[in-house]
Amino acid sequence: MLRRVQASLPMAAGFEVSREKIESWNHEGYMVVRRLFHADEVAELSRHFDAIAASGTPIPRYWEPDLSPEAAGDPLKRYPRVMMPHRWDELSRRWLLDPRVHDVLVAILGEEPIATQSMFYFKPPGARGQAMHQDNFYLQVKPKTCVAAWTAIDPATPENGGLYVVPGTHRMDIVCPEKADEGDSFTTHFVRAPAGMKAVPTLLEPGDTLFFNGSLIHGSGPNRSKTMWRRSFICHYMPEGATNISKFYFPLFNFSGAEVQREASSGGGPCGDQFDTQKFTSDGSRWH
Ligand SMILES: O=C(O)CCC(=O)C(=O)O
Repeated sequence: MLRRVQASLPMAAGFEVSREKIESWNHEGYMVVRRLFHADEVAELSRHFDAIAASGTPIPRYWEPDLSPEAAGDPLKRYPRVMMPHRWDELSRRWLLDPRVHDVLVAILGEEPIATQSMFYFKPPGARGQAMHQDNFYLQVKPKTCVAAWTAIDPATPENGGLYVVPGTHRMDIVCPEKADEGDSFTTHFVRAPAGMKAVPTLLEPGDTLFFNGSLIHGSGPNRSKTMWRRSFICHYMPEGATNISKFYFPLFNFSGAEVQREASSGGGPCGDQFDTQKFTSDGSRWH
């Protein structure tokens, strides 16, 4: 558990991002940094969340597994994603504010980042995926958009429910989602790729981090493997110059670990002002 707010963390690591990677970021809306996290760091995080999962002890609002026999048919009931662990777990907070992540974000944003969200996905064999969507529909970062840093804890492939992205869709506006197929997706929203644009799989090894733009259409299918889990640690950031974000992401932190203030975004975005922001997901949580 987090005992105190760390006021001054080492912000930068001197980590360099190649020109090719920045070009790919600008052109495709995403890029992969291989082995950003070392094998021993990945092993530590993986042991840490496995212990949380094995305990089965709920963390109210953030991790509420269903241990009843009726939950047996849906692996995500026993192993739901862990929401916002950086708010109560020091190791997660260190990963969220990692100096290497900071350096990559500065290279792609051209300004300081602010940390908004962390999540840990267990995605066991048989778990449903998360239908294609755009993150900034939920975060409502304005002006500009948010950025995700998605780190593989296990190898992530199409077979075990790895992430798909639609290159180039970072240039799109945020659109109002359609209804997802809940047989394949544990979330209820689906954003269709524009005609002629296709989803491509990302193939990640443990410790690889996929960075992607908040407008990029992305998502994952079910884990169809019989044995392979697809765990991942996922964080979201906003540029320092953005003035607004949905209030569900407060408190926000800079990379020194200090809390920073921004205005709350309001309205339903592309779905109109009547859109109910309390009903973002099928599991009732307000986060995407
Ligand atoms: O990891 C996944 O399956 C989906 C995660 C995702 O789309 C997100 O965090 O925005």
